[in-house]
Amino acid sequence: MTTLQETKPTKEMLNAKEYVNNVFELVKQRNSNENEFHQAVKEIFDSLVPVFAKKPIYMEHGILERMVEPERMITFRVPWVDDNGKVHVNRGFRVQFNSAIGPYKGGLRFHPSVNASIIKFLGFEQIFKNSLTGQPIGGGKGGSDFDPKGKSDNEIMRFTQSFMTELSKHIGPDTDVPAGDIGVGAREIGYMFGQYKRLRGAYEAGVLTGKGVGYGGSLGRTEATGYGTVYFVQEMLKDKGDSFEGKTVVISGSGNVSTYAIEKATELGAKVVACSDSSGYIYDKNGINLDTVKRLKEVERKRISEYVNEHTEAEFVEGCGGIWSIPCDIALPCATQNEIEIADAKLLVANGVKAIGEGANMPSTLEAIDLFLENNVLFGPAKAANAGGVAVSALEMAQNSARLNWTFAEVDEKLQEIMKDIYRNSVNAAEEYGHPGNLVIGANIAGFVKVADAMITQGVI
Ligand code: NDP
Ligand code: 2IT
Repeated sequence: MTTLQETKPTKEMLNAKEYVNNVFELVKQRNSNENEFHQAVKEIFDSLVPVFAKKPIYMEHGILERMVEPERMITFRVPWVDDNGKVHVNRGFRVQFNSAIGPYKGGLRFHPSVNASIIKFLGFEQIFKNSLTGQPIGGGKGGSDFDPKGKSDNEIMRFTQSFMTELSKHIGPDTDVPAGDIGVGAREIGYMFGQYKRLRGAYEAGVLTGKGVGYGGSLGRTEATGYGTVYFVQEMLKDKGDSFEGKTVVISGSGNVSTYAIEKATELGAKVVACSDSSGYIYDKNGINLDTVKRLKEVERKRISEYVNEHTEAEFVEGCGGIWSIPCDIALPCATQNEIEIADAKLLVANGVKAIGEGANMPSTLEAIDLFLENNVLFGPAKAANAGGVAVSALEMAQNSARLNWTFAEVDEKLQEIMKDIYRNSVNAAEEYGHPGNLVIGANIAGFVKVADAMITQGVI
């Protein structure tokens, strides 16, 4: 990243850079054509140069070589039968990346774009994100190239049951605990939990998180990622004597993360004027009516374009990328990876954006991130800003182990504390390693150190 060029190249720095570059070359060779994985690795590696320069012990222990190699990568066949009796075969994945500080933990994504590269980028990032939460959880991720769009409830059930039939052999409350991600929400988690319970013949509540509150789920988990992203941005703004009050906000996506980011930003006095799905975006200058979005998306499972039928003053524009051309004070990308490219970032900056909070995983390209940092836009990177979801998943695991339930207020209060801690730890790490204000570097370092230290303590494993 360009920000590193500001650092004086001492001998230690050059050694560290050489180490990082060598391991990165190895990653590219061994994982050819996995561009998303390369991108996620590159961002972390560049951030860690000052750490290796200061503490060469990490290099001596081959930490990066070990960290980039998943402990285990499982790929499996998922056969299922559609409503017309036709057989389909999808591919299932679970990457168990790192268990140094706790059982593998991370979501499952059902989307046609899912492949090994996407699962590995998500699993790799999850290691550092989970470490940042301060909770005892390792990094994992999984999913399938199954497309839930247009499928009936019964098809979704048959697919998820088949998926779980294989996945169940590899997970458990103390080994690996999946949850939701794109295309996997309360409905899918319910079907998967039912199938897991049936296969195990035991009620192991802590094997999945994001469960319904009636059968072991935590109050506040549904809201946690979106709320957490807004809490994180609130901390960034507070440090500058600012707040959400009166701000114009653009939030991409209209799924789980987006919906609850819209809810919390609005509650804090902002006006959210746009959201999107993969077919396009809606712009409502009066502020998005969230009740309509929730009904369309959570209940009726319709397209966001239907919003304008009920709110005639709003407009729908085809193509989701155009959302970043809307002038705003705060932008929260909450849909998918690489949704903010350099051209989008330039538009946002030209239109005077003050803060970005990444609700999605890796939504900004490396070039876009550099542009935001160069222009002093407050930038909350995904691993830090969207960690609220997995943090509350860990709180769900804690409640399951203790066989009790906390109130919504208790969970929300803990979430706010966790987001404040992540912010503070990222700020402090950035400062300690010579990049004050750079939360990309700060979050990556703060997440890394805890995992690396645990790995060294546990020997060469
Ligand atoms: P959902 O499936 O609930 O919603 C995803 C939203 O993003 C939908 O509006 C979807 O539109 C849109 N979207 C998905 N893929 C694309 C694409 N390729 N191009 C354009 N739009 C797309 O998922 P979540 O809200 O759970 O996840 C959103 C992001 O947040 C992801 O990056 C996920 O990894 C991340 N995240 C999720 C967490 C969670 O707890 N759920 C926690 C931390 C991060 P459409 O319906 O048309 O596909
Ligand atoms: O990317 C993420 O952090 C998630 N999809 C949530 C993972 C979890 O285990 O709650």
